[in-house]
Amino acid sequence: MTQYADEKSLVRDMRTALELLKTLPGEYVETRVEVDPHAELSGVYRYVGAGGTCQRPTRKNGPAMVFHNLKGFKDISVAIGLNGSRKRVSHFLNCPPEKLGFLLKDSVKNAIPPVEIAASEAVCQQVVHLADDPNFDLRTLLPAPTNTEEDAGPYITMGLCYASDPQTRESDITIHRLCVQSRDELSMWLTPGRHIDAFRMKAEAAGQPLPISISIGVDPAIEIAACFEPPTTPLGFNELSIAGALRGHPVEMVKCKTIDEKAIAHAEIVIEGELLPNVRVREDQNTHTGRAMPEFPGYTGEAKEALPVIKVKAVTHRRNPVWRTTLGPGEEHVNMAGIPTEASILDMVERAMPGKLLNVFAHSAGGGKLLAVMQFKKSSPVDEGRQRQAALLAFSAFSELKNVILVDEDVDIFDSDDVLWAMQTRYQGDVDTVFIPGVRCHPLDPSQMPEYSPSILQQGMSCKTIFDCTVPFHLKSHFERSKFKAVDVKRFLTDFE
Ligand SMILES: [Mn+2]
Repeated sequence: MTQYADEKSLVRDMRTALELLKTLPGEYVETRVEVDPHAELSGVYRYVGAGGTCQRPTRKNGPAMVFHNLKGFKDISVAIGLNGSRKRVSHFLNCPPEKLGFLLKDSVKNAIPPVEIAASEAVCQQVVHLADDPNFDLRTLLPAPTNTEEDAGPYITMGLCYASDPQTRESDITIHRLCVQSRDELSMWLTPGRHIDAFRMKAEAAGQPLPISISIGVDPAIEIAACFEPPTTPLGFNELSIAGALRGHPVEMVKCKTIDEKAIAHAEIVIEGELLPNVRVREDQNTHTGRAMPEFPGYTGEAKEALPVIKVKAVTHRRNPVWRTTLGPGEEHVNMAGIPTEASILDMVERAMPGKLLNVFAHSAGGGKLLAVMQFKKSSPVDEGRQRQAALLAFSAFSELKNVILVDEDVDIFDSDDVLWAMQTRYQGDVDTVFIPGVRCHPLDPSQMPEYSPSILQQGMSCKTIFDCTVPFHLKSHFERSKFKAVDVKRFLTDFE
């Protein structure tokens, strides 16, 4: 832990996160060459550091990147990839990479609710643009990237959407896909079941708009905490309180200028608006491409026919703000979605069978959502079969999980070669594969469509599968790895790490 000990207090917002990265070899690059936010910026970062599910060639564990010279924009930069490696997230959260799931699990238990600070102290309101100014135009004010040539439009991919239940006033924060539709309108895609959608539907039923703030460019701890989903964070659980626990002090919020809602006070940029009742737009109404934007499984989502609309009232920002974006496919999504997934699985299984699940990795190949590798320790004959029970619990802990690979305590779950080795030597397809067909999962995986399988009745249903690559307990003596002598390599190579 010591290598991280001094860093905990350093990161307070996105700027201090970037400053920290500049001190770490190989974790940060920047350019002053002019870049077009239309397709070019994302095209560059695909090579530099996307990794994960991104089109090849790409680079795993490439650096975060800041673009200082945006074509058509002045006095604004764009940052991408801060959470794009597990190592960087470790530095941001002051925790070894393999322990991040445990840290997040504990932070849910020790949640610290956000607090409100005075507007005079909130840097996100240093500059205010009101939408009723005739010169106001989101398209010239904010360099939201169009990620590929076929995207429906410019997308806000890292907008921390914050809204509250119209009756209970409980709040929720989630990152949603937002497309710039006009000078003062955004379309918003909420996958079914999301909490802000529940608030939106309540407001709509009453014929009321729902105030919503969108904070962009914040402490990475908030970006990750916002990705928790039920049942770990049920409706009414404000995920900002997990970020509070991660930092040991509450997230500071400020009252918005034009709506009855709060925003993250240290954000680089805040969009204030209202989700309008009974208004829908076609996501690609301006481009007619039929496509939305690249999504976490590595495919471009289809443009939706009818999406709710946010009428923007104001944009506020820090002086010389830094826009924050991400590529849907990539290691950044893996960490933001995946580490909360790991936390949720660890918590659920630990409560059911303490001490058996040693660790879990929400694997890069599934964007942090579709695939989990679970490291399970069988200690006695009665533990046989409990590993599969643990896998069933994992599906309950995170509903968008599709496949589970179970491995033993001697397999490195973060090393895909080692996981696939377990599959080659400790797995027999006919007896070690468990199918659970016809279960709700995630519509952005293109194989989850009725055309693919008779057991898929609707898009977003799937056959969940357990690949049990653990050794049957009674056969364990046949599966000992070759044992090499433990030596001190530094005696032979002094700079060996
Ligand atoms: Mn929630």
